[in-house]
Amino acid sequence: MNDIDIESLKGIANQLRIHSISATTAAGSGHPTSCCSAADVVAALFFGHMRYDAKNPHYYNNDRFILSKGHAAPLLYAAWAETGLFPVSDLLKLRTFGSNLEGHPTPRLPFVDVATGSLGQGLSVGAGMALAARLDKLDYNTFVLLGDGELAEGSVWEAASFAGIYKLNNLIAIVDANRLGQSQATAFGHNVGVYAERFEAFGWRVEVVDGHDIEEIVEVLGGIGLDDKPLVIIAKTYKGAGVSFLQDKEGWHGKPLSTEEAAKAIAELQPTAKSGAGVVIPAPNHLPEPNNPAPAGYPPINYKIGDKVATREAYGNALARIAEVDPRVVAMDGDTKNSTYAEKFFNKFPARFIECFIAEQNMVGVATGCGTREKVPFASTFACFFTRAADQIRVAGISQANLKLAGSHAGVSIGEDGPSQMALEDVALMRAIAGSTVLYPCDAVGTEKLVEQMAQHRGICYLRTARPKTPVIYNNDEAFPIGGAKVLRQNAGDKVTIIAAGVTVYEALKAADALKNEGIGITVVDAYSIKPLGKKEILAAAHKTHNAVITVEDHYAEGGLGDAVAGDVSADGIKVHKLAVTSLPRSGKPEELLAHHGIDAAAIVKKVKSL
Ligand SMILES: Cc1ncc(C[n+]2csc(CCOP(=O)(O)OP(=O)(O)O)c2C)c(N)n1
Ligand SMILES: [Mg+2]
Repeated sequence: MNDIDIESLKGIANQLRIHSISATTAAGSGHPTSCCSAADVVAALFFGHMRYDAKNPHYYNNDRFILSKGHAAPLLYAAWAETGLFPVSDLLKLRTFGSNLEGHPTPRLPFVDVATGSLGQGLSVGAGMALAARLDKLDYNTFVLLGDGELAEGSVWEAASFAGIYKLNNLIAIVDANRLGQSQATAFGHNVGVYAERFEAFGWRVEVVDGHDIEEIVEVLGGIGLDDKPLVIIAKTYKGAGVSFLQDKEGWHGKPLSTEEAAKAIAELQPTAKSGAGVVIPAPNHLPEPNNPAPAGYPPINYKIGDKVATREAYGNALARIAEVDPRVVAMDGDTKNSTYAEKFFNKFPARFIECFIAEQNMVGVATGCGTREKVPFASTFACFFTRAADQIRVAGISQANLKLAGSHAGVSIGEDGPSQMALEDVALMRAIAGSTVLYPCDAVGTEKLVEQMAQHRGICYLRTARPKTPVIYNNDEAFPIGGAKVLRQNAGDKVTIIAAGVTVYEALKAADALKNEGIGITVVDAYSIKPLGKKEILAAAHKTHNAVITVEDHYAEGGLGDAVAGDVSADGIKVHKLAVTSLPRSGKPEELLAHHGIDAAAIVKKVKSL
């Protein structure tokens, strides 16, 4: 315990309650009762236990705190204001446009590492941070505060399992077991033994405490790291605690108090409230700062034109190659590393590889957490399985996370495995993510160069790779800037521009050869960068073919390459004709499926002639 007495901590908890009530009443919205239940826990953590430089929330060895129950944001803001980071008067700007004190926490605030508010995601991120601490030989602890209703989310248990497997004894989950959710009581109410048994089964050390008894809370916090298990503190609490007319009452979730009610509540809390100003928060240990420089360049690649290499294999080659000179790179996979070829990285850098098993939501959260610690995390699985983590990826967008996703086995070209293994929606999903970059190389050289780009680009990048082997068509020194496109065939008098990506690039090239024999010229563009699109190159090519464009993609027609091209160039007078997968696929040979779905060379030839 820090150098502070229990009575002072109790007073600070009430001060945090007062701030939470005042701020939500001023805002006219928010979740004051969800703040009140957790106020003692937060006071105990921020003023009685955690070690951090309150003037510098980003300090590399600060203890980390994630408010997974993000709707209790006013409580988090109040705690930081009481440390002196910003004036407590700012708390009354809660939820107003222009204030960074948003309804739910976002990293616009220096003390927020990741956005929360979509319940069930904080523990995975915390696990990623806890792992990063180990990699960096730092001794900060990562605390994650969850609601009891939140524990119904499956992703929480993916994270619990993961933390147990990796024995993350620097990760501490605190459950605010206040018995209530939003619309009714939680399934298990105050029967907290249910949660205790579940966490225990996943390999956690469990402490059940009275969540309003600060002495008890700080005592169990003192036991962190005593064994090799992650610790969960199940804090039995009351929603609205501290205010008699709110405490343990249903119907108060997400409701601010009226001005009169707030005055009444504050009158009850004020006599025992105490400011946190002047409390000395212990500094973290001064350990060597992790040295994670971005390299100036990467070792060269060495493919031969015509070599047959699947882009998924080139991804593995690239990771293993760039990681040699880029200490920031870590990789994770969901038990598919022999298919995604992340195995190549694992074989070379086992200590920097994190097997996440078949739990994609957690994997994305772990990667996001690593990214907040200056790692460059590359997470891979079959492209279709990333859609399971759609919400984690969406929230990573809000977090402005530095996250690299590599989805293999895209499209019908996987063939025999059938539709459940084919990603045909992934480009649509990834394009829609805030600030995302979407890349889709067709050969090994492009893949290698784009993996380099991903490592150097800060933000969410998605790389789409394919199962079949495809010939190398680019020279080793070809550059692949994000936002570019390559014109592969172009002659004066070309009738139409074909815009392809990935496996369909080869179909377009075959179509160009076939049509050439009939005296019809077509331009072929490799749109390896789908977002941002190589608009300049595409427009220039299209203008030369009388603004006629055909897009061809191994993806559903909705939201893929065709829509990306149409969205970007139709205002410039370009007519876009889409070839895409429009019916439910089935098992078959890749070439049979490309033909059946009208995205092979023959289909392109037919379309060109019809125009
Ligand atoms: C994934 C998700 N589903 C639903 C919601 C809407 N929601 C916000 S708070 C809440 C209840 C949360 O209950 P609990 O975790 O017990 O938190 P408490 O407010 O009781 O501390 C719900 C359903 C959400 N934010 N995220
Ligand atoms: Mg609750």
